[in-house]
Amino acid sequence: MSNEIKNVEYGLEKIFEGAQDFLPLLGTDYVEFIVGNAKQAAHYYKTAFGYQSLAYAGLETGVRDRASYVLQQGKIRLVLTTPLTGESELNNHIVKHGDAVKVVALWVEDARKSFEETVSRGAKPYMEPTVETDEFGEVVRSGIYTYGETVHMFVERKNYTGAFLPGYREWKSDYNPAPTGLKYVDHMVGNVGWNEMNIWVKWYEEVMGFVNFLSFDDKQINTEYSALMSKVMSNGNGRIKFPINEPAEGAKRSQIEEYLDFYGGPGVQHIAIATDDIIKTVSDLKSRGVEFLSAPPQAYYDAVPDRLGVHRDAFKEDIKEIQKLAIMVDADEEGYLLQIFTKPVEDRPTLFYEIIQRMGARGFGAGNFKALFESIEREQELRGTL
Ligand code: TYF
Ligand code: FE
Repeated sequence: MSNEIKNVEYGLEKIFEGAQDFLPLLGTDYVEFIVGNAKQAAHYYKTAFGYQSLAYAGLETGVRDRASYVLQQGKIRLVLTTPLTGESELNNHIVKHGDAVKVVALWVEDARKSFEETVSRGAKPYMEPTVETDEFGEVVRSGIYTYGETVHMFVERKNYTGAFLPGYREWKSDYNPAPTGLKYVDHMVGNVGWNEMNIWVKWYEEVMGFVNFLSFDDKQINTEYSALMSKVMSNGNGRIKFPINEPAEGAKRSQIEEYLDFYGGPGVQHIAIATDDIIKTVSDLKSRGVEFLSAPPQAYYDAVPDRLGVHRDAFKEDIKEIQKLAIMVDADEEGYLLQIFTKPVEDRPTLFYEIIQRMGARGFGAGNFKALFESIEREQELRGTL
C-alpha cells in the first residue's frame, strides 16, 4: 500500500502548518489509570459513564502482580490497573498521585520508529520497543515520559484481532449499562509547574513535532482571582490535542496550584470527551450520578446570542434545556461548541472530565473561561483551597 493511500485512509493529511511529519499519529489508542481498586473503578465507569466491558488481565489470566480492566465506548478505551501486592511499584504512583492517569497511549503505524525519532530528539525512554504476540496476532509497543510521571506509549497494532492487547482476554460481563453517547477523546490537558508551560510547549514541538495553535494568557483568563496560562499543542492532522496549563500569580490560589499540590506534581488535569448529542449525554450522566460544576449565572445565558454572533442562526439546541443542564456555549470563526465540566472524579481535587460537542468550532471555549473558572472557584472555596 502506498503511503499516500494510507494517509487518506487514516486521515493523516496535514491541517496544521508547521507540524512535523516524523511522528504520524493515527489517534488516541488508550488511556491507562493506576488506581487503588480497579474492580470498583471499572464498575463506576460502566455504571456512571456507560463504558462497556472489553478485556481483562489479572490472576485468572496468569498475571500475578496487577489486575487491569479495559473498558470501551465509541473510540475511547480506558484501562484501569491496580497493584495486587504491596511489593508492586505501582503502589508508589498511588501514594504520590492518588487514582491517576499514567499512560496516554497513541496509535501509530511504527512503534520502533516512533521511539527512535522521539528519543533521538530528547525524550526520556520509558519502554524500549517490545513485540507482544498471542493467537490473535502481534502488537509492538514503546514508550517515553512526558510531564511528571506521565507516559506516552506508542501502539502499533499490525493486524491484531484480539480484544485489546496480547496478555488480555476478552471480558464478557452480565452487567452492561447502556452507553451515554461518548464518542472519542477530543483533547487531554496537562498541568505543569510554575513557569514550565513553555518548556513543555518546546518539548512537544521538538520531540513530537507538534505545533502550538492556540494560546491563552492571563488577559483572556480574567476572573477576579483565577490566574493560569494555557497553550494548546496539536499534531499535524489535528487528531491529538494537548493543552498545557501552568499556574500564574493572582489574587487567590490558582486552580492549577491546587492541582499540583494535591497531585504531587504535573499530571493530566482533564480529559475532554466528544459527544454528538450533549443534551442526551449530560442528561444520562446526571441521572447516573456524575456530578458537574454548578451553573453559570443568568447573565451568562442572557449573553449567549451575543457570544454566538454570526452562528446564531445555526444554533439548533433549545437554550432553556441547555441552561437547565448547566451546559456552556461558545463560538469562534468556524462555528460554535457546547461544553460542560464534571467535578473531580476522585477525592483529591485532581482529574475531571469535560463533555464537548463541536458544531464546527475548533477552539476550547475561551468565551466560557470566566464563567467556568468562577464555577471552579466556588468549589475551591468549599474545599478551603482558594
Ligand atoms: O481545555 C481547555 O482549554 C478548556 C478550558 O483549568 C479549561 O477546557 C482550561 C483550563 C482549565 C480548565 C478548563
Ligand atoms: Fe478542555
